[in-house]
Amino acid sequence: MKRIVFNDSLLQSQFDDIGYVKIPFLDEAEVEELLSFYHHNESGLGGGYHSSMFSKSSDFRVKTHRQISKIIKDKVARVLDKHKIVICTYLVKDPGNMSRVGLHCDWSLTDESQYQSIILWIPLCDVHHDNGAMYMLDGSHRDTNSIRGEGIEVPYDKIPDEFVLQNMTLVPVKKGDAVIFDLSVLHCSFPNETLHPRIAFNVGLIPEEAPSLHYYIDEQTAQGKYDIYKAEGDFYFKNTIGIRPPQSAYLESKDFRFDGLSPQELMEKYTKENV
Ligand SMILES: O=C(O)CCC(=O)C(=O)O
Repeated sequence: MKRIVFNDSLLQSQFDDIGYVKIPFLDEAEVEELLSFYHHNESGLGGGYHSSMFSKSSDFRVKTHRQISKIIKDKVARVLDKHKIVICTYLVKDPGNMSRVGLHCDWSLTDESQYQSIILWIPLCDVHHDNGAMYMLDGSHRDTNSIRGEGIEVPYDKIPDEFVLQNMTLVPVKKGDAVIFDLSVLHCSFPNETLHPRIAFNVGLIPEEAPSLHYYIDEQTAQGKYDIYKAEGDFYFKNTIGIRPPQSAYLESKDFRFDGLSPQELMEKYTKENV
C-alpha cells in the first residue's frame, strides 16, 4: 500500500477514491501577490497555452519557482503529510482556440511503484468551462500507465471530446482554491473562450523520502527502454525541456512497459452506463 498523502483522513479517502480533491488554499492577498509577480516578470512566452516550465529563461523559471514556493510552503506542510516541492510553474491560457490542453496524465516525478507523484493546481481567477477549468476522469489513476515522462507517449489525446463531455467531471474552481490530484489521473481543459487570460499555477510534489526522478526517451534511448535521470536540486532550472539532460544526472535505463489501459479499454470502462 502507498503511504498517505493528506493529513486529513476525509481528504485522503476522497483522493484514494477519485484521484483528486478540491480545497480552499490561498487568501486574496496571496492571489494578488502571485498575479503581480506574473505581470511584472517577463517569461518570453505568449499566445495559446503556455507554461513557465518552457520559458527559455532559466532565471525566470528559478524566480517563479522560488516565489510560488515561498507563498505556498507553510500551507502545503499543513495539508500534506511530509511532501517536498519539486517544481512550481505558471500555466496560462490566453484567449483563443490555441489554448486547448488535450487529454493527458502528467509526467511521473518519482517511482510510482512505491510513491505517488501529485500536483497542486491553483487558478488566480475563477475558472469554469469557458475559460479553462479542468475535466477529470474520476478514478482513472488506477488505470493509466505509471511510467510517464519526456518523450514518452501518452496515448489518450485522441479520445473524442464527446467522451470527455459525457463521462468526465468538470471541476470549476474559485480563485485561490486548489485542486490536488494524482499525476496519473486523466485530465484536460478546453480553450479559453473569454477575453481575459486565465492565469493559474501548478506545483509538483512527492513524499519527502522519495527520489525525484525524470523519465526520458529520445532517439538515443536504447530500443524498448526508458532512461532515468536524478532530478534533485536545480535539475528543472539548469536543464531545458526538449534537450537530453546531462550524463552527470543519468541513473539507469529500464525496460519500458505500458501498464495502463488502452484508450479503447479506458473508454469502455468509464462510459457512464458501464461504470
Ligand atoms: O492549466 C490547465 O488548463 C491544465 C493543467 C494541466 O494539465 C496540469 O497541471 O497538468
